[in-house]
Amino acid sequence: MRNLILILGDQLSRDISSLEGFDPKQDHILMCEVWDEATYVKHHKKKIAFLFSAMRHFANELEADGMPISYTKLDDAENAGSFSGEVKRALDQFSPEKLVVTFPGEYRVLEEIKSWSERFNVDFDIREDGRFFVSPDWFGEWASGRKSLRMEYFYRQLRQDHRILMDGDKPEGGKWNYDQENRKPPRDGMNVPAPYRGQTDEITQDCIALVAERFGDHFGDLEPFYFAVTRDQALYALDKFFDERFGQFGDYQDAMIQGEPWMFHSHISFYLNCGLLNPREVVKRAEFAFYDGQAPLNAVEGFIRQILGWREYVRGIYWLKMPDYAEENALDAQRDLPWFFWTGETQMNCLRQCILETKENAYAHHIQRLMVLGNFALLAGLDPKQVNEWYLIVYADAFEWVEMPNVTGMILFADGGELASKPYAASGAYINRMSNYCENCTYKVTQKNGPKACPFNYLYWDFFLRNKDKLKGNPRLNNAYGTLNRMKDEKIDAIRADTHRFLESLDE
Ligand code: FAD
Ligand code: DLZ
Ligand code: SF4
Repeated sequence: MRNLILILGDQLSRDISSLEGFDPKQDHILMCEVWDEATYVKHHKKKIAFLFSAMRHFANELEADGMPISYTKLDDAENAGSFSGEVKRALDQFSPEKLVVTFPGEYRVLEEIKSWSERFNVDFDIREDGRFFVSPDWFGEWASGRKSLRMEYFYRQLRQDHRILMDGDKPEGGKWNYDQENRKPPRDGMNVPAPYRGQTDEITQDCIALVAERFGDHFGDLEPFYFAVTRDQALYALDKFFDERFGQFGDYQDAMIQGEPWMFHSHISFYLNCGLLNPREVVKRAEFAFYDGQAPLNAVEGFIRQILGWREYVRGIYWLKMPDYAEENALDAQRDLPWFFWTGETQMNCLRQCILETKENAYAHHIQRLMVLGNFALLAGLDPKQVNEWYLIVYADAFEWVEMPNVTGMILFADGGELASKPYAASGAYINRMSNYCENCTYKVTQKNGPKACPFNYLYWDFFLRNKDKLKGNPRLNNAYGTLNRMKDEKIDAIRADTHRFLESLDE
């Protein structure tokens, strides 16, 4: 045999680079469900069922197209339980000239792959993942010599290089970024369209039963299960987004409504990240919608910025900074993750809603992850390792390359400001403006101190007090530190006392 091609669970694309030049007469594909990958963190049950079902469907499609493939199911008697074990088994069986794999999504997996040439005495070819607009090497070159690595400049460069939403040399509409127009609060009685709800077939039902049996102690609800698990289904879900939600995506990108977990977002991150959808086709579709008059520029630019900008940028940061990035803790945050992150049992209604929706759907939209859950993790000083693990577990779209920069850099400022120019810290007023959560909360969002006050209000100031030495030199925080400098001692004492009481109660 010529090539043994290993396809990982987040590489479910027909145009994956490892399949380039595939010859059914000489090559063979390996895919495997392995215990180590499902448990190195205890992934949400729905995430495991989704990935296994998508993997099985993909393998069936390859096989139906006459591509020779070995697929190991989790419960197969000979399953060795790890990528290394399964690769060794296949190497022994097929004795290929070479092992071929596309660059993986996690540093830990890359290290494991690199160890094989020596351990198993095999030549291997790790191919670039062409599904991204830029490679880690390209990003490294872009980053080298720059004083700051802001996403905005990276994004502008990609818009120009790939000629996306450009009018000659100028950005379409004259501005690069329409974020200011993407911050409308929710309206009363808003009509949010129903999200995509796929039917489960026999393959998915088998995966659900397997997960129920083998991963019963993992976080999250397994059913109802409604994710797309094939490319055709994912394309249908994408159509549904463009037809029903896209027009309002921009306006309400930051809005949150109790009982509406999906809002006007696209819900395609799981499909993009595991390979059922390709980011280039999604960006092209969005651009087409603008030129065809189907969606306004603030929606189109905002959506493209998330995929062409943020998604590519966080991947670049991850590969540039790993493995040190996993150890970052610039603000020396040490507090354990409160237990309610697993149960939703807290009096803080915003957190309760976001956690319970995460438990049900393995999904929360960006502003819930950033400004409710992330804001709390930042202000309460939660340990970055525990927060990273939580985010990696609970979301069906979570792979380390995208999860870690969002957590370490974006929400926790644990990289000291390499990704974000200032911490995304906010008091209760922000959550009250952008959601209706406060209407149903035990705490009073307008109250600043005392047992009934919204905890975000005093945690916010305590965060700046606590981290004064590290943050006061940041020009973007001049207003916050100016206000603190003018604050009366009694007010500061009250903030500290409330914070102390509240944080102590978390440990109980
Ligand atoms: P939409 O709002 O419709 O956006 C469209 C697409 O843009 C997304 O599908 C996604 O591919 C991309 N995108 C948007 N924001 C980001 C971002 N900040 N980074 C990278 N891509 C982005 N996204 C993940 O895919 N996996 C994660 O593990 C993940 N963890 C996150 C953790 C935190 C703390 C935060 C603040 C954000 C995280 N994100 C993650 C980014 C973002 O929240 C999700 O991509 C988004 O909520 C997915 O929902 P959607 O498909 O409806 O996105
Ligand atoms: C997340 C995950 C899970 C739960 N299970 C598997 C699996 O059984 N087989 C597999 O190939 N991949 C799985 N993954 C994804 C990997 O943990 C890892 O994120 C990717 O291999 C990185 O490219
Ligand atoms: Fe959240 Fe505070 Fe509003 Fe309660 S009052 S929902 S804790 S922001």
